[in-house]
Amino acid sequence: MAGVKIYGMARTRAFRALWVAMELGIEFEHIPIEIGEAGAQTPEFLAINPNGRLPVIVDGDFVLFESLAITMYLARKHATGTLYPATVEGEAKTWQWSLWALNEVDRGVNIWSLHAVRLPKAEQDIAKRNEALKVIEKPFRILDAAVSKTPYLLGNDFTVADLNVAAVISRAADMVLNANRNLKAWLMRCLDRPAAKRALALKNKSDADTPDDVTRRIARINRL
Ligand SMILES: N[C@@H](CCC(=O)N[C@@H](CS)C(=O)NCC(=O)O)C(=O)O
Repeated sequence: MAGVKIYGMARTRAFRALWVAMELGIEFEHIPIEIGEAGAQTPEFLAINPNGRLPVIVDGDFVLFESLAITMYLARKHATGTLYPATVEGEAKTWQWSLWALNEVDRGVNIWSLHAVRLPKAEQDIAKRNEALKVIEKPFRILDAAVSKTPYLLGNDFTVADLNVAAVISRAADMVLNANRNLKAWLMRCLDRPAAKRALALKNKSDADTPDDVTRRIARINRL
C-alpha cells in the first residue's frame, strides 16, 4: 500500500500519529506493532527505530520517531496554513505547547491512567495515582486558563498544537475535571472531531484487547 507507514498499536503513542493522519486525510498504512519482545524489541523493528519504542513512521525513504515530531512533520508537509500554522510565531507556539505537554503532563497522565483505570483494580497504587494528580494540577490550571478566552490554543482554529496537547492528555477524559471546566470543554471539542473519534475508536479497541499482563509490562518497562 502507498502512503506513510505508521508503526505501533493504537493504544500506544501511535494514537497521535494515527489521529493526525486521519485529520489530514492522507493515505497511510497502520502496522500495529506491540511493545517489547513481541514487536518493538525485535531486530527487524530495531533496524527502523533503534530506540525500540513506538511510534515510528516511514514516509518513502524518510524515517521519523518521537510522536509529536511525527504529528508536526505530517501537518507541516500536508497542511501548512491550516492544521500547521503558517507564521513563525504560530509555529513557535506549536512547539511551545508540544514540548510543554511532553515535559509537564505526559508522564503524570500516564501514571494516573494506569493506576486509576488500566491496571487491574487490586494492583492500582493509590499513592502513585494521587502523586500524579498533584504533579498535573498546576499544568492543568495553566492549560485551563489558556483555553478560557479562545476556543483553541492558538486562537479560533484547531491546529496541530491542540492535537498534540489533547492527544497527550486524551486519557484525562476519564478524570473528574470539574476544577478545570475550560480545559474539559476544550478537550471534548478536540476529541469530538470526526478524525479524533476514528482514531479513538482504534485506541479504545486496542485498550480493550490488551491483556492485563501487557498492561503490567507497560507499567514496569516505563517505571510508571
Ligand atoms: N517520547 C516518545 C516515547 C515513546 C514511548 O515511550 N512509547 C512507548 C509506547 S506508548 C513504548 O514504546 N514503550 C515501550 C518501551 O519503552 O520499551 C514518543 O513520544 O514517541
